[in-house]
Amino acid sequence: MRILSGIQPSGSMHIGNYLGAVRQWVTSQNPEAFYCIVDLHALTLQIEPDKLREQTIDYLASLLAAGLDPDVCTLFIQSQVPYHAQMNWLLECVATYGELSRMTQFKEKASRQEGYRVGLLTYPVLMAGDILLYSAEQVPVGQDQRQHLELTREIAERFNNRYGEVFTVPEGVQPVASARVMDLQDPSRKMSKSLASPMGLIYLFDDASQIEKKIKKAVTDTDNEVRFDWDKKPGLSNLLEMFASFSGETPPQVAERYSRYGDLKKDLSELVISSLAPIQQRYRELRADEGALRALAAQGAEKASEVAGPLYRRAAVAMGL
Ligand code: ATP
Ligand code: LTN
Repeated sequence: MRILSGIQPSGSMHIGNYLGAVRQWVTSQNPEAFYCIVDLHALTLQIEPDKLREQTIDYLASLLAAGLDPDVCTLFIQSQVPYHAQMNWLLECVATYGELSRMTQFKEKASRQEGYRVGLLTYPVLMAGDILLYSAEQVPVGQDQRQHLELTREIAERFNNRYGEVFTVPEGVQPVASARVMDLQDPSRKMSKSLASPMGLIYLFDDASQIEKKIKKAVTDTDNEVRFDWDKKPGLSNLLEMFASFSGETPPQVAERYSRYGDLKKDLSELVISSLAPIQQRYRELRADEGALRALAAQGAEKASEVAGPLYRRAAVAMGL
């Protein structure tokens, strides 16, 4: 099954990214799976150049630490495969201004800043190119990316109708649990790097005391009844979902075992700490050898180009170039 997914190397990786995306990448990796660190996408918001370079390598090490195996799948950095930027232009001439300006993520991010970049508007076109260059059949993403995936399907179908069958129309796949991990301080919005409220996010590399503190302070309600109910108990349900996601149970199964919020929070902290510890350990080992990481990235880019190059040329020729 041909798979492609991407993650932005902006900020630090948090458990929303891990539970909602990366963990699923690890379980579904195979020789037909392509995973990319989308550093071009990260340019849509302000980020220091040196920081972007460093975080891109941090993310590579994190993905390897989380269990991606470059001998099994293809792991690469988007900007190292020039076809992504080239395909972006072709697809900008297929997508319409109207459909891009209706994207929820664009509206949200644009409303938070003045003089936002054109790239923020065209972001989903670059993403569509990432997916279509690899003829991906499946795209594992969290719920927040569903609209972008729908747009990708639209663009692919429109292109195929207009210029002939070049693209595979992809499908989104959502993780079984935790498609949407919410902010611990504000369970009405998703845990997100760009909306960081420091106490609302658990980072993959938080230490035990930080994890404990954040879970202890997580917003719940006051009636102290442990029950899985997103409408009435969003904060608590978020914790139950997180618990279930790490323990492999369902949230109601977890809820049944607890009568007090404090006990649930204490056990959840322990579970998160012990689940992340081996990843943190592997990360430290991998991150220490930057040369090896760069060599891996170069190999990944080469493997990716072998697939993306021919597809790009087919699309360009179909359009008359
Ligand atoms: P931002 O919200 O600042 O744009 P992000 O935290 O969503 O960034 P991305 O790199 O855009 O991070 O997302 C990487 C993957 O993680 C995507 O597949 C996305 O759907 C998933 N993801 C991000 N946040 C969450 C979350 N809170 N719950 C579940 N999945 C998430
Ligand atoms: N827009 C996505 C990141 C992303 C992506 C992709 C995901 C860029 N290209 C291709 C899946 C497939 C995000 O913000 N999470």
